[in-house]
Amino acid sequence: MTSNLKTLAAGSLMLAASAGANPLFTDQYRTADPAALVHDGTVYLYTGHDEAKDNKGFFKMNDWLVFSSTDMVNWQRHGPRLSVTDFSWAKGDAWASQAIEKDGKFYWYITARHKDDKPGFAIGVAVGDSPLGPFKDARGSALITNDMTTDTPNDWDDIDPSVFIDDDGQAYLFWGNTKPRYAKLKANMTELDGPIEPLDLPDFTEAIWVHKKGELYYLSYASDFPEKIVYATSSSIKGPWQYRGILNEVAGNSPTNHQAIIEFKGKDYFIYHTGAAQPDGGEFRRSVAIDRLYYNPDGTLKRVVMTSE
Ligand code: FUB
Repeated sequence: MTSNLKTLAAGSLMLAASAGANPLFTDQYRTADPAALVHDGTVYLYTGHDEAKDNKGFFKMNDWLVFSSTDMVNWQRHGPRLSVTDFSWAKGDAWASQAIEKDGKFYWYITARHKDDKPGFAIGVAVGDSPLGPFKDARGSALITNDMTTDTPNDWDDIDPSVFIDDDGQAYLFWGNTKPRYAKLKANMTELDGPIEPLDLPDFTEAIWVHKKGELYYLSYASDFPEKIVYATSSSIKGPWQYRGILNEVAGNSPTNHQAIIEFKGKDYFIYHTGAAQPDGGEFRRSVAIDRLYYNPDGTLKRVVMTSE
């Protein structure tokens, strides 16, 4: 992490925590693309950072933020903990990410636009000794590049990593825009272990999140555009995945939607972003919100009721 970021992070840690009505943060940050990690009785929320001045142009995203809470109501702001400039191979666009713990280390998988030697979006991974870092590029090169998976002219193929560790300790990386894919990760969490496999998911756009509840695996994703979050289930992390329908409708005036699903202290949560929750919010000025998630007795999910609308 750069020294500038360290200073910012330390400064923002001093800010008072606030109550957790939707959207979560209405002060200094526009937040998007949430991912959450439960560790040692605390939820760590990793988000993108929308810095666009209005909703007319495109995303302006340069770094990733971290927040934490022990009660899902009061959130501590830890500021930017990773930036595109921490990846020597990247040139911009700090898009969706997810962090996970393995053997006492914390791996933060991120999306960024690769420099011109390998044009297109790429996925990288940073590593740290705590959920708050400090984090550094774990490889010095991207883990997934567009030239590894270039089966369409879409240079956004390789975005939105979701990492999952199965009960036997095997880690998997899922990702994709338009073409969903997954691959095994080696025990070091920084290299692929085997081929990249396609996934068969109807109307897939992006934003995969994989989790397990009981014996069932869940793969949720953004579908169509404007995006709804839909989901599929399987009895194996390798599929086949059975499509189960809509979990969350289009969120406010944001055509993108992006979710994280966690269980924390006996309750289930659906974490997402919306453009509607703040007066000048919208497509490129999004805000993270959290609502409860409820499972039916047969393992299917009830549709999320958005209190951010
Ligand atoms: O925030 C930039 C991109 O928009 C993300 O990578 C997608 O999931 C969508 O939210």
